[in-house]
Amino acid sequence: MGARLTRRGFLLTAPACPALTFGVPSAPPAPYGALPSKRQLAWHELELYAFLHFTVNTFTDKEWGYGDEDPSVFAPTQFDPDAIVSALKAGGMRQVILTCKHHDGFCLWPTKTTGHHVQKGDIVKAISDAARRQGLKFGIYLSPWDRNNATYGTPAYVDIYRAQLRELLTLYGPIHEVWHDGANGGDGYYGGAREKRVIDKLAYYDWPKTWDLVRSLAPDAVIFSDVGPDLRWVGNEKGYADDMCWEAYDPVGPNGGAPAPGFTRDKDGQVGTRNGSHWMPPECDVSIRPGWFWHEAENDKVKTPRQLMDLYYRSVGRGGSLLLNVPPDRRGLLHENDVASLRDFGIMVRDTFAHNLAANAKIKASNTRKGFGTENLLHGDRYTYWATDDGVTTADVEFHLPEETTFNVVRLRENIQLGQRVDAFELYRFAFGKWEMFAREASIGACRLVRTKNPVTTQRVRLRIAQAMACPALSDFGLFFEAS
Ligand code: FUL
Repeated sequence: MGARLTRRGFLLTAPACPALTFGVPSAPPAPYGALPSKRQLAWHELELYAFLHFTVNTFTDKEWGYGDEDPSVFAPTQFDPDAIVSALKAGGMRQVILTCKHHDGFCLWPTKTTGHHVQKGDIVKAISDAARRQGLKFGIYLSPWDRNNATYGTPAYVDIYRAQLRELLTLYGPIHEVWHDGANGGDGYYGGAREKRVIDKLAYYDWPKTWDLVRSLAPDAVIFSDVGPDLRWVGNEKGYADDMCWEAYDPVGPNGGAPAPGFTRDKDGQVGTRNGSHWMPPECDVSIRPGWFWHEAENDKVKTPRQLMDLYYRSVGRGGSLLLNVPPDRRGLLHENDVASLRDFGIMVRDTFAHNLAANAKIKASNTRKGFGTENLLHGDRYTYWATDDGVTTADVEFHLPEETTFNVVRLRENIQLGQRVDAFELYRFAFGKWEMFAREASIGACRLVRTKNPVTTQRVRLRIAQAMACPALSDFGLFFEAS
């Protein structure tokens, strides 16, 4: 992969870099630390996608169904998968993950593994078809905890869980994400037993075997759980990562790796692990409403476009993704308030990032690796990049804009195919005859958005790479103005 991209980088940079006419470009920098897989790279490019929480709870006004619900209570009156997906698309969502089965055990598709499923039609098929029709990827949430199933807690249930996965991964086209929820065990209906069942969270499910099954049936799917293997839970359900957030992680739990001393997993999910052993970026999940499911009483508690935008900066803008839940109501539609908020949020994101105000800047760097010129910073391609020579881990890059410009968002990306390399950076504007720092941050990774408190006006901007583990390899620099 490296060779192809290097070649591409070379071809793109050649006309603008006279050194190349005479000299041979340097070899690309050696990758540093944990690296993303191909499927993780594709996932990083999604950035923003949706959750649909939909089950019997929608009709019983609960968050966690007990498992004794009559399947006939699930009866949407105007279910319109295309209307749902187009509202999500208007909000900028590039994938949709459906709760095919939540903790109550009710399956949204006519599974052969239990009678506890939709009485009419197939919600999984309808949503996955609509998603594909409208160009969104599709992912599945399948709760391991099943409060309906009589066999929950015995080995037989684990086979049922895998059989359900098999159905979902073979009957509904390519699946791009598989979501294994972390809430596990407790009281439930369990086929009428109505008791508490406690399982050993780490051993009971034998996750490595289940993940092998997912890999074999859905090779492009990233797998989410509290601890990977592909994505980590960010440690809160509020939709944000820490300001300093690393893509790598030292996992604890079922996919190996002993818990590091003093690890509090939640906090570590938000921060990640600098120089961690696995590339395991954070997925920041949050609901557009207080609950995950639709409740009449929450129709006026829908997050505003402004609130969603702030979460976008704090998730996508910190190297993770924003997984935004928008729950269908009893009609089988998204509520008007949710649709309006999504639409305006989508407009905000699109308008803000429509034009890179640095696009026509002249760029000067204190050091440039031969063949990896600064013009790559403005191509908008994540994998062509500016780099410094080996051993040069601090550098200044100056952007001279055609005219005095006002912006309040700065975007940076590392070429993450080479790992996460930068540890600290600073941003300066030139004003009143001197350089003035307006931001100092740590991590970059797949995407770093710096939203300044006040608009910055200047004709010259300086990016200082203040610290890095290896020579920096940056693929993007953008200046934007968010009109709020
Ligand atoms: C949690 C679940 O218990 C919630 O109901 C919801 O599905 C959320 C995304 O994950 O663990």
